[in-house]
Formats: sequence, structure tokens, C-alpha cells
Amino acid sequence: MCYRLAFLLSLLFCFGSVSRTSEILTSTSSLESAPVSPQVTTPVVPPRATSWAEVSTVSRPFSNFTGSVDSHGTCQCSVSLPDTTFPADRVERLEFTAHNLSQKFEKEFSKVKEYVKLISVYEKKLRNLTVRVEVMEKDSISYTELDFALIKLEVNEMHKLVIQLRENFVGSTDVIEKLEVEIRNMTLLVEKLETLDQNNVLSIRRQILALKNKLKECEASKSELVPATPPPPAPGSCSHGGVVNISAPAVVQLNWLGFNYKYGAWGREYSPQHPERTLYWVAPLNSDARALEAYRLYNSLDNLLIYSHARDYRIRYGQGGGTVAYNNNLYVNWYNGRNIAKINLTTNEVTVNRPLPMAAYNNRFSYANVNWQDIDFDVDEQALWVIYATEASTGNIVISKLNDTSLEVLDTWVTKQYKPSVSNVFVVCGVLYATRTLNTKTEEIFYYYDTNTGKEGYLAIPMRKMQERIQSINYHPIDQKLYVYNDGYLLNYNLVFSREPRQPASMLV
Ligand SMILES: *[C@@H]1O[C@H](CO)[C@@H](O)[C@H](O)[C@H]1NC(C)=O
Ligand SMILES: *[C@@H]1O[C@H](CO)[C@@H](O)[C@H](O)[C@H]1NC(C)=O
Ligand SMILES: *[C@@H]1O[C@H](CO)[C@@H](O)[C@H](O)[C@H]1NC(C)=O
Ligand SMILES: *[C@@H]1O[C@H](CO)[C@@H](O)[C@H](O)[C@H]1NC(C)=O
Ligand SMILES: *[C@@H]1O[C@H](CO)[C@@H](O)[C@H](O)[C@H]1NC(C)=O
Ligand SMILES: CC(=O)N[C@H]1CO[C@H](CO)[C@@H](O)[C@@H]1O
Ligand SMILES: CC(=O)N[C@H]1CO[C@H](CO)[C@@H](O)[C@@H]1O
Repeated sequence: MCYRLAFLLSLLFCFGSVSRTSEILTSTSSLESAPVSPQVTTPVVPPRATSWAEVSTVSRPFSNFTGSVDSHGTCQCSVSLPDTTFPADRVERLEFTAHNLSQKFEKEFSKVKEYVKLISVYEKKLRNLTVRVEVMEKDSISYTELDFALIKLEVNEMHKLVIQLRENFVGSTDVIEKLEVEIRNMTLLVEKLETLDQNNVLSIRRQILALKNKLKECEASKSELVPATPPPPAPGSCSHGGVVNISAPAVVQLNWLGFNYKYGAWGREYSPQHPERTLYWVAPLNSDARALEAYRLYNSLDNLLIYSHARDYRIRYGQGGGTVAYNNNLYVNWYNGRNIAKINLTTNEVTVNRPLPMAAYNNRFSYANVNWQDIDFDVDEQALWVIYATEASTGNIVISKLNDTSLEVLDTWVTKQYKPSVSNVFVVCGVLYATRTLNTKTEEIFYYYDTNTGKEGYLAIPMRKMQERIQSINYHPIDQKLYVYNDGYLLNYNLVFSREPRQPASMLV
């Protein structure tokens, strides 16, 4: 991947004379087909390098170069070059190569920095895991074999990664050292050659390059059609075309109550006023798959990973795994009805508890394979949402935007998708995505409803899972991850967004 010295030297041995003696630059962006008459030029030896003046739109001879915009708005200029034996082409190539090399150097260097960072992260994780194992060993009764199996798996994975990193790392330093030497040599070479440039061929060429750029600018300012490729969406931004793929799942851990607590939800609290906050919540249901009586908060992912500094709360009581946390409040379906409730996470007080109008409840229209989740809260960049079904919708998914303070319904959309046939849903940028089960190892994001446009349609994005049933899915707008409760395991997925703005749905329902 790096340049060889032999190649560089060969450039030196095959110097010849400059092939071109003059260049005429014109912009061809003008739509009129009027003939462009280039300025007449005579080859002469130019004076020593002088600083290059701004190219104005007025004709302005300088070092026998003229630049102008003609009556048709065409940018044009011409320059004469002296005939000389100076190997300008080759020097230029050397300069480009030097530039390439220094770019490669930068790239390799940033890689090394990244590896160093990664290694320290893994070291920390390993230390934390060791602590976890020690804790478990001391208190062996409350942990199952599975906990150990899970940890062993994680340690193994990390070990593999560290080995991989180290190999890459060694390769990189080698390459970097070589690159460094080559760049130094190249720079010296170019400098030496430049002193031999009696006729300022190089400076003229640079001026031509500058002119070419000016021409480009001139054209760009005329057409004002500058199609820039949009950068990937910033955290919390909706300047993308929706979900197009999803990563493999990362197993974060088993929920704190253990393997028997297969039902529930987890996520990271989102607050538009405090987007940086890292407050994680875990809300397993009782083993009846229905009652939510306890939840747990962690102030960081690190704490969650090692089950430390947890704050446990009891509530009386919620129902199902549709829970979400938003603006320091927990939102739940209240037990045995269509009431929805808001619980202050600082005080654990229920501050609002009111009916969700028309909502079906108590397992009337829950999700496929998941009971008691007739009412499912979701959070995205824009709002707090509640997903449910009504008798009027005959079980089809109804999406309502809520006032997160009062829990009043602000707006409602009725879809054509039957709720009990989807396994779960999440919302990103006002677009609802629904999943269904393909088999025991794979789920599929198969349906969307865009509340911004009222359009709905089908997708086919496979989503791997660790256990059979997806109990709940929650999205966090800042890290753009999904938080999935998978039969007791807490999973994380990264979403991949289309860079192009959303195109019209091709497959309307
Ligand atoms: C510099 O790199 C670009 C792209 O990597 C390549 O197309 C070009 O040929 C290289 N130039 C030289 C002089 O090596
Ligand atoms: C760089 O130049 C030094 C001396 O000028 C030479 O010893 C060395 O081999 C050169 N290395 C490369 C990679 O060009
Ligand atoms: C989607 O992501 C998966 C997992 O990262 C990858 O294997 C797959 O190639 C991706 N598919 C597309 C269409 O980009
Ligand atoms: C929760 O309660 C605390 C203490 O009473 C209060 O300061 C805070 O504003 C409340 N938070 C919300 C989101 O209502
Ligand atoms: C939400 O409800 C609160 C309290 O009733 C009210 O002050 C606020 O204006 C409402 N916001 C919206 C967007 O309706
Ligand atoms: C500055 C300079 O070299 N000007 C020359 C440009 O070319 C004309 C002939 O076209 C000469 O007369 C100038 O001396
Ligand atoms: C017990 C233990 O070592 N916990 C550490 C886990 O990692 C975090 C940082 O990521 C440390 O702050 C904890 O002390």
C-alpha cells in the first residue's frame, strides 16, 4: 500500500523536456453557442515570479496572461508558456505524489490513535468484567450458569478483538515509519529541483492552476447549481432518508432480575433539553408477563454493565412492556385499563394518570408473541408517541402524538397495518417502523408509516436476534440506537440511514 522508493527514483531518471508551450483556458459553461475567440498570445520568457493578482472580470494582461468574461458570460483566459528543458511535468508529479503520501501518513496516524483508544477501552471493559466475575463468585447463589456463559462469551470476543488490533497496530507503525522517510526524501527532492527552475516554469504552472480554479469558481457562481453530497445525519438530526439497514446486535447484558424475567423493556432516557444525559432504565415485568412493579435506573452505561450504583424503584403498578423514559419521566400503561401514567424519575411519583381515549386494552390487540402490550410508548427526535389500536380501527395500528406534560393526544394517524401481526415497533423522525418474526434467529423491519406524509409501505430489513422473542424496542435519537429487550437480554443495535432524502413510497399499501 505504500509507495516504493524505486518508483520515485525512476521519475528522476526519465526527465525530458516540457511538452506544452502554451495553454488556453476557457469555461464552456455558457449555453450560447457563440464562438469563443481566444486571446492571441506569443511565447515569451516571463519575468521572475511575481505574486499573482486577483483575477477580476475586467481584461487584465499580466505576465502575458489575460483573463476576461466576454459578452456571453463565458469566462476565459490565456497564458503563454516559455519553451524550456525544465522537467516541469515530472516535478509536478512528484509534488502530487508527495501530497498523496502525506495524506496517507495522516490516515495511518489517525488509525493508530484510534487503535490506542480502542485498546484502552477494551482494557477497561476487561477490568470491569473481572470485577463482575469476582462479585458473582462471592455471591454464587443468585447467579445462574448463564451469567457466566455470557461473560465468558464477552471476554472471548474482546480477546479476539485485542489480538486483531495488535496485529493491525504493528502493521501500521511499520507503514508509518516508511511513509515518514519517503515524505521527507520527497520534500527535499522537490525543493532541490525547484532551485534549478531558472525560467519559473513551476510558478507559471501554479498560476495556471490558480486560474483554472478561478474559472471553476466563475462558472459555479453563474450556474449556482452546486450539488453537495449531504454529510451523514448528525445526532438527533432528521436530515436523512430513513432507516435502510441495522447492525448486528450487541449483547449488553442479562436483565438484573435474571433469566426468568423474559418480559419487559429497557432504554436510554431522552430529553431534548439535556441530550447528553446518559440515564439508562430497565423495567422487567413480573414473571406473569403483565405487571410492572419495579424499575431500575443507572447514571451511565458503565454502571449498567456491571450492575453498580443502581437505583431501584417500586411502582403500583404498570402493565406490559410498552414503557419509555422521556424528559426525566417514565411513561407506562396503568394496570388493568386504558389509563396512561407519567412517573417522575426523580421522586418516583405518579404525576399524571388519565385514559387514552378509545384505546383497546388488556390483551385485546397486543403484539405477536407479546402479551399485555396493547399500549406502547415510543420516543423520537420530535415527540413522545403512543402506539395502540382501537375497536374503530379494527385492531390496526393507531399512532398518536402526545403532549408529554399533560398526556393529551395532539394528533392521531390510523394505519392499515394490523397490530397483533407485528412483533414490535419504534419511531424515528416521525416514521413508525414495525418488525415481524421471520424465524427464531431473525426478525424483519417490514413496514413503515410516515406521519409527516401519511404514506405507508413495506421494507425488508433483516434484524438478527439472540433469543426468540422481541419483547420491546425503544429508540434513542442521540446515539441513534435501538434498545431491545430480547427474552430477558438487553440488546443494542445501530441504525443505518439513507443519505438521500426520503423518496416517495414505491409500494403503497
Ligand atoms: C494520488 O492519489 C490518487 C487517488 O488516491 C491517484 O488517483 C493519483 O494517481 C495519485 N497520484 C500520484 C502522483 O501518485
Ligand atoms: C531517504 O534519503 C536518505 C538519504 O538522503 C536515504 O539514505 C534513504 O534510503 C532514503 N529513503 C527512502 C525510503 O527514500
Ligand atoms: C446490512 O447490515 C448487515 C450487518 O451489518 C450487513 O451484513 C449487510 O450487508 C447490510 N446490508 C446492506 C444492504 O447494506
Ligand atoms: C420531578 O420532581 C422533582 C422534585 O420534585 C422536580 O424538581 C422536577 O422538576 C420533576 N421533574 C419533572 C420532569 O416533572
Ligand atoms: C401541553 O400541556 C401543558 C399543560 O397542560 C400546556 O401548558 C402546553 O401548552 C401543552 N403543549 C402543547 C404543545 O399542547
Ligand atoms: C510582460 C510581457 O512579457 N509582455 C509581452 C507579452 O507579449 C507581447 C507580444 O504579444 C510582448 O510585446 C510583450 O512584451
Ligand atoms: C468496578 C469497576 O472497576 N468499575 C469500573 C468500570 O468502568 C468504569 C469506567 O468505564 C469505572 O469508572 C468503574 O470504576
